[in-house]
Amino acid sequence: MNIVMKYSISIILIALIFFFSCSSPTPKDLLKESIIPKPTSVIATNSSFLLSEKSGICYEGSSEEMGSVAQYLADKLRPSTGFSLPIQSVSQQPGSGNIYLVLSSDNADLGNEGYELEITEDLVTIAAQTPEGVFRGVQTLRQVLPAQVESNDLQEGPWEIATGKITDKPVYGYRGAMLDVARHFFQVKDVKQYIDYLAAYKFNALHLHLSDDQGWRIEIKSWPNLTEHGGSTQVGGGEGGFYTQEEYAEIVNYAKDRYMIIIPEIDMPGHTNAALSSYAELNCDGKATDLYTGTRVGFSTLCTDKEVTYQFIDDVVRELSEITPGPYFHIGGDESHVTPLEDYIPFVNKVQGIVSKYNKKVIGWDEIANATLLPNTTVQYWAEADNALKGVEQDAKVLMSPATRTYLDMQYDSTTQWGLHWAAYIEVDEAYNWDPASLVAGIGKENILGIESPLWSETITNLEEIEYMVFPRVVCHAEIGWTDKSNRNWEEFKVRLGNQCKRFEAMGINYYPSGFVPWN
Ligand code: TNX
Repeated sequence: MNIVMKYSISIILIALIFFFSCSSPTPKDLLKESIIPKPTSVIATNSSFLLSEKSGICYEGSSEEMGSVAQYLADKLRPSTGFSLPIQSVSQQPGSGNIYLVLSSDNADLGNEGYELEITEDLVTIAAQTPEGVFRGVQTLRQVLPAQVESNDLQEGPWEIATGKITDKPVYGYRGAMLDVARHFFQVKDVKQYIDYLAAYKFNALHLHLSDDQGWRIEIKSWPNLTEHGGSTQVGGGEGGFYTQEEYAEIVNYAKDRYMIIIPEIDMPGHTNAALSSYAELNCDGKATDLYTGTRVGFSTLCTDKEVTYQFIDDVVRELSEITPGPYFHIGGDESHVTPLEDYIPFVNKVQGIVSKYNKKVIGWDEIANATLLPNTTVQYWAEADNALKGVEQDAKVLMSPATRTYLDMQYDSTTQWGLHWAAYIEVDEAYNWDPASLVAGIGKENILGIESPLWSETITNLEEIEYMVFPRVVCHAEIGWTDKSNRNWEEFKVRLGNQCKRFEAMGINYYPSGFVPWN
């Protein structure tokens, strides 16, 4: 080899080394990321952070709870990136290339759930007042990584994140979904899967509709026939099922680890055929009814003037409250068409007393506002604005679940395979384009606890069908509950939503590919 060749090879080598060691980060624009719910503020600095096999997840301090949030993040990122992402407790800001979770009180304005996510070329930092805030920030971090990060299988990178700073907090403190496990029963693993989906969009409450005419789904040790008999079937005559108290506790804990509370609902005095068929004494005529597997509503009622009815309710509320750490107990109260109003009102008054005796706050469907509400009772508006207004007059808070906007069992249009349409067909734009604080004259932001999206399951039998009815509408509701009205706009939202489809696909979600959304 002559000297010229040797010289050229060295130059090429040096150039290559230089290229690989100092290759500058790809410019990326944080403002172009399709984050849902839309954050309060995003500042872009137009460079990128590269997550690599050298990255770790560091959290400040020795708090076990912060360690769990770090673990949750690691569990999300490891399968798709293939990186080991070791978790480490640190006492100061870590070096370059890491993710850093920190409790910081700099910004008191963030409240319980707010967070700041700062991405520089060197470090990703999520700072919040509480581990819960950090957890919400982790959901945003997932969404600024490439969509394949959501896959359970190894994916190719590069795992670049646009640099900048996101400051974020929710408008409403309660952002919920309801699952009807009574009309059709869903296994614990399906409920957990649903919780995971909801957590990704920053929901913090799951309301379980645990009893109805067609089935009783939660073990009550002092009234065992409720599940033994009352849980033995479902709509259409299938085998039904129920959660043991241990399984329910497992759901509660799974939700808790994702900063979601469970709201148990025992619907009464109507929607109680499963109980009435399990215990003869709960009927006014002392005769047990037959099990029911149809879909009619409004034909059943507990006997409101029997003492045993209140002993029964006391036992149920006591046992269920003991295994429910969240502050709420939902007493139903809807569609009690065969309970005369003069019986319904004292019934609801008494039941509120039982619930508060066990230190829970009452939630009930809007009809309960006909009774005298205890302070701290919440009225869930679903059908009758006048009822909700009666609640507001009594200083109750309102949980917004207008059937025409939030009912996830309503069909998208007349061709939708599952669901009902008694309230409306709800296309994706209809699900998005409304504001809780201006829907009903007389119900303003100060009266509203939050929003909740119910999925009734008369026609829904498995997780795939749940997914189809829920996605993408529940994502619209996630943004309504989190993002200020001034920051929401359908034309802009639908583009962000369209960009979520890669994430839905990576998560394996069977979503409805609405023609109103520019899927990308
Ligand atoms: C009305 S919404 C009901 C439910 C049904 C639902 C079907 C409410 C409080 N009651 O019992 O499942 O419609 O969409």
